[in-house]
Amino acid sequence: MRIDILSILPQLLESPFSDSIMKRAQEKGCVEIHLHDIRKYSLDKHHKVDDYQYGGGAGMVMSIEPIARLIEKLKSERDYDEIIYMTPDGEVLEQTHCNQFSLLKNIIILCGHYKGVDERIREHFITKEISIGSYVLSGGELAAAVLVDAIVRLVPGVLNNETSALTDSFQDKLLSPPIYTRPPEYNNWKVPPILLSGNQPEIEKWREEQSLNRTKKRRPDLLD
Ligand code: 6GU
Repeated sequence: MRIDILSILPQLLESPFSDSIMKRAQEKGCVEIHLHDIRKYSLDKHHKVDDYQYGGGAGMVMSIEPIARLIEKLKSERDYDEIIYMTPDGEVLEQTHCNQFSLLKNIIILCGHYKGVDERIREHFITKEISIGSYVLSGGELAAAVLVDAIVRLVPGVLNNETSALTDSFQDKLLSPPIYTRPPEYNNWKVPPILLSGNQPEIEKWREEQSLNRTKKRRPDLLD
């Protein structure tokens, strides 16, 4: 899978992708992540990428030209399955989006800033608009990092059996059960005895009950 990320602050996105699973996914050849600086596609002598909004009002708008030029260049090089705009007024990201995106070959992710991008970019280039929750970030970069992390770990070959995504919270619409490791007792706080019993069918039953109870209590919306 190839992911092209378009931003006016691409340096913000370097560290999230240069360690751990994201790093390994790229080294294994499962994903290619390409960061693009929108500013480099501005023809303005000061590399300007924004302007005042028509009709007046506070806040700058990201201009159409540099973004359009960059998207057109990428589209001339390969076909894209999805061109995603990160915006607080997009669809709220769910695991189902991530599962779908992880199966695609080439995607572009556009990070917004200031008041956002000129509406014509959204109308003519963007195929999906994604938000990561009901709060406002100062730019789309951190949201893009969240989206890419959630997608990349699902790309076939990225996770091994040990770290399998199949047992994640949300993958089966339930939260994960509580987990424990050694020691079996700390400060008189004990690991639930069932987990030490060696009775695998009973352990699985306990885990399912815990998942269900936890989901009922914390995220009843997932059960609807
Ligand atoms: Cl995608 N962008 C910004 N700027 N703020 C957000 C967001 C995105 N998702 C939630 N808040």
